[in-house]
Amino acid sequence: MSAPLPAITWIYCGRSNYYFIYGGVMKNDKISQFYENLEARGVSRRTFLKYCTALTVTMGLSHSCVGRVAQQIEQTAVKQRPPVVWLHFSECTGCSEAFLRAPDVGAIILETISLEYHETLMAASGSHAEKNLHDALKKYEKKFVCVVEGAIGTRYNGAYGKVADNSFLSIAKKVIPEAAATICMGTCACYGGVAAAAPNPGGYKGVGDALGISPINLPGCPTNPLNLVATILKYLNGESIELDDYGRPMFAYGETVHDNCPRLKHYEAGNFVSEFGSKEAELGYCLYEMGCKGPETYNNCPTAKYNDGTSFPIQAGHPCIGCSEPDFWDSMTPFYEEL
Ligand code: FSX
Ligand code: SF4
Ligand code: F3S
Repeated sequence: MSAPLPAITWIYCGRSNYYFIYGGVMKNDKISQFYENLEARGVSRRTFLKYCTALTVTMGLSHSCVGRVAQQIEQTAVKQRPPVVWLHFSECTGCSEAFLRAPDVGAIILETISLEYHETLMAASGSHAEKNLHDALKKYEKKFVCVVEGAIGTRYNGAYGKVADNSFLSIAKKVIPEAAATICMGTCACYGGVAAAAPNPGGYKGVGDALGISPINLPGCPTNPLNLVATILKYLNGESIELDDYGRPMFAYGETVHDNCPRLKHYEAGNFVSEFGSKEAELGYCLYEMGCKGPETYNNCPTAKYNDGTSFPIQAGHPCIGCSEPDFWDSMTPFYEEL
């Protein structure tokens, strides 16, 4: 039997604790309960295995590892539940939104972590919310994973962004050094994102630059939830995560969008869209002339896709705007002009 499981504060979404089962073996009542909840939310075992297949590919493993990944998720859900403190700084909360799309299997799996503090989702507010954070830091010192969404204002002593009269900068300086690991979710937390776009009067920066540390960066506006789940699984299993020069895991950001684009054959054949709504657009031709930044953007969108593998910008007919690259609001604009 697993140890007693702490409560998760996702009450805002009408959710409570969930546990997971795989392989038809009831490990304990909690697993059974989780499996029933999974079914109740319309997630069949087939859907779950489909998700595990996508996750396996995202992690850079072969298809023969799907069963192993499924078992890892089970172990994570039942035994290795690390407390997570999830901070929000300057951003649009799109990254949280991206993994809350129901019935997203990834979101359900993430519910199995012990989410101690999440400003968007927790039921507590005001001084109670502050107490939750204070208590979590005390209880899980050096043991929790800190997930950060949003950029940190650094000018004027951080005056451009505050929660409960504490600047984002002071909160980050207080919380992040106490974490066992820090994961930046979204281009804002990684590199500053939209808040850091020129002229950036608040001196907004990503967490790494603002604090002089090297977190794991999972950029994207928003981050693909598959990349977050894959990173957490690798971290919990003690696997080394190879990072590129921008702190991005190579398993997810090692190739460009262009490398794996479904329109690549049209690029190579010289078939381009030159106007939205045109016959060429209807035929799915390459979006390079419409400003596509896929050739200079490192992300796994064409294989991972969003909304449980439904689609991604280029599949939907829009050029890539380079949302996982540092400073993309400045370096990738104008978005609709050719590279
Ligand atoms: Fe930024 Fe994420 Fe874009 Fe929004 O947290 S990466 S603005 S999708 O929400 O930070
Ligand atoms: Fe490359 Fe963009 Fe064309 Fe895809 S649509 S082939 S990413 S230029
Ligand atoms: Fe972003 Fe381009 Fe992917 S815009 S979501 S990196 S296709």
